[in-house]
Amino acid sequence: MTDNVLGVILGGGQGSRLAPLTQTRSKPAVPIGGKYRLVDIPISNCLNSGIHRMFVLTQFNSASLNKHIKNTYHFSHFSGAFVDILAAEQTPDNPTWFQGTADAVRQTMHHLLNHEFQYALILSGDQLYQMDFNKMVQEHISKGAEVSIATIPVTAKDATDFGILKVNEESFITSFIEKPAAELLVDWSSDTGPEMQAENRNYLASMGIYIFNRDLLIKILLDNPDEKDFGKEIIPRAMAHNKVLSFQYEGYWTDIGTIASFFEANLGLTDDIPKFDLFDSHQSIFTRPRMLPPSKILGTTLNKAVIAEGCILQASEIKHAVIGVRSRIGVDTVVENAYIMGSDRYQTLQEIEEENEKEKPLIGIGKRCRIVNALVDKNCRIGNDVKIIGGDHLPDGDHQLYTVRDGIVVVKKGAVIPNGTVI
Ligand code: ADQ
Ligand code: ADP
Repeated sequence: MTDNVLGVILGGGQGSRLAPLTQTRSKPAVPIGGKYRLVDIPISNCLNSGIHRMFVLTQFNSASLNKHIKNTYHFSHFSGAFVDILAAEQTPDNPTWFQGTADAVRQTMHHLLNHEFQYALILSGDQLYQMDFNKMVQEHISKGAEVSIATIPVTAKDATDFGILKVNEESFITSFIEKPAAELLVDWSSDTGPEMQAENRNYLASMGIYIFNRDLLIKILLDNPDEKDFGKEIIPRAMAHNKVLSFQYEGYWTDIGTIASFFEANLGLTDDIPKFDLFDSHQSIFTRPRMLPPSKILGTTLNKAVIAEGCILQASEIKHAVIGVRSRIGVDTVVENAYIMGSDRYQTLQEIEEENEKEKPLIGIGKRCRIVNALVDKNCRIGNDVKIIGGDHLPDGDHQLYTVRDGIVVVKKGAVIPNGTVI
């Protein structure tokens, strides 16, 4: 069934909502869960659904994203499977970057059309979920839809952040509004079923996951060159002229496009039974095999901690935290409510000795530190006796070495935080 489907992953615009994590890398390359990258989520969902051909559309093509894709997604020469990155490129016809989601697909259309497919599955690159797309494709075909949108019931509080729609008895969409103002919501509630209603989830939201019939996708994008976005323009247009189906999904799904939601989704992995299940062997999340040594832990009390491979931990306590690959944390340090992304390499013993002599902080987190409510990007050097305590008392703002968003201190990639610093 999914042989005819081409996956198109929208890898992100400027990624400003995730800054400073996107300061030096494209959004799909942002590390998540201690060892994965954001792009691994939609790619794994496709692979687990039998969709083996996909493009990742991204605004800029970082070396790190290329390396990750090239080193992770290897397929047999005979399978026809591929994961290719298409970065915004200047051509004589297109002097500009992607102007929006639909524009990104339009500008890369000539690459997509080199492949045979009947259905394009268009996915967002910044969502956390494990979904079998087979059922959605099946319904799309059996109900004779031209476009299908995956939808999820949400509360009134969340509804203003999404495209909200209404359906008829056969689940075809009869009206759609992109991110309605709160005062407009009264007209937009739906019968979402007793379970969802019990949770006050009375509004059907678009998940930004679309199936388009190939011919319609080509026609609608090429006939309307000024329409840049799916949510704002193309979906309302399709709804007015074509058969657009709602595929209601009720599993775990969350948008991770902001620092706060990204942080919460990462820390959610430490729950007793996380909503996003990395241990589900039928819906595995794939990533680059790194051949790292097992993590080594000396005298640390661990509670609700997710620890990736290759770490050397001497901290006194790590609580409610995700610790990424190759993290090194010194003695008497406490890490709580934090996501430490880890680092790209180990320092040699000789390097460590030389840097200790110069009193330069080593890669990792030093001794006697307290890191609370913080997100530490890769390759940071946090000295000894550093206190980074995020919380509502800190106003949002951008600083040279860190940014504060919603009370979360985000230490920028490669930042050197001197001994004794207090944030
Ligand atoms: P948003 O998520 O606000 O709403 P948008 O910002 O357009 O929509 O992003 C959709 C996806 O495309 C994201 O993964 C984003 O990173 C990516 N993207 C954005 N601009 C891009 C560009 N220029 N090039 C490549 N990729 C780009 C959409 C729908 C709503 C729906 C929500 C669900 O418009 O109707 O409810 O998704 O999250
Ligand atoms: P990011 O996670 O921020 O996107 P990159 O993917 O660009 O980072 O960097 C990760 C890769 O870069 C790692 O595989 C690592 O091998 C390599 N790397 C980065 N910095 C160094 C360094 N100083 N020495 C050796 N390798 C490095």
